[in-house]
Amino acid sequence: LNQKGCVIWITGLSGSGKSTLACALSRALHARGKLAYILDGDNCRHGLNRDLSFKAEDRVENIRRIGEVAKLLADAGVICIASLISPFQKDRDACRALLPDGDFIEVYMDVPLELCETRDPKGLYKLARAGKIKGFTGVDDPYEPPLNSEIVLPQREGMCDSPHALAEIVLSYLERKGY
Ligand code: GGZ
Repeated sequence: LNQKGCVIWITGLSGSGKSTLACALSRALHARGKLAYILDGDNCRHGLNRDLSFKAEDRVENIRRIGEVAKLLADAGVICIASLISPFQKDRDACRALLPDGDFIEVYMDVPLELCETRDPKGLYKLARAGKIKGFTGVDDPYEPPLNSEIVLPQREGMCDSPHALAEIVLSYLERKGY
């Protein structure tokens, strides 16, 4: 395998475009002959993490497990793309600490709650506002914006880049860093 592994950790609110970016990035990497693999929070909750809820201690465990698996994949030489809300700075930093310096690349989807809520692709914000989902991130559960992301991808109303354009930003960072 002619590549160096790393973890691209995509954090942000529900509806901020994490999974969409992960897919676009994974395709672009495959097109360049790189081995990439997505660990998506929502997907892992159907298997690896199906015993976990959305209460704080279970989110901590969700982040920890995905961080550990991401590290294993990176050790194996894979470009691992982890996309999960990962609302807590402390837990993101613990995942960062599992990897050698530079191999953990945090990407912050900097999208205002109002914009995520306008998109509401699965109608979850609507349910949360109606009190039908309790403890929804951004509504009645916290999200700590990252302080030390390698890449910040801001999106504002009327000012959103395509997933392809966002993936290009991450790709050029990876190229610059020799991945
Ligand atoms: C946040 C929730 C919740 C609550 C269900 N809070 O946008 P989605 O739908 O497709 O992705 C979200 C996903 C969040 O799972 P993560 O594993 O990424 O979260 S964390 O890192 O905080 O553990 C959302 C859906 O699950 N979802 N209930 N209460 N998001």
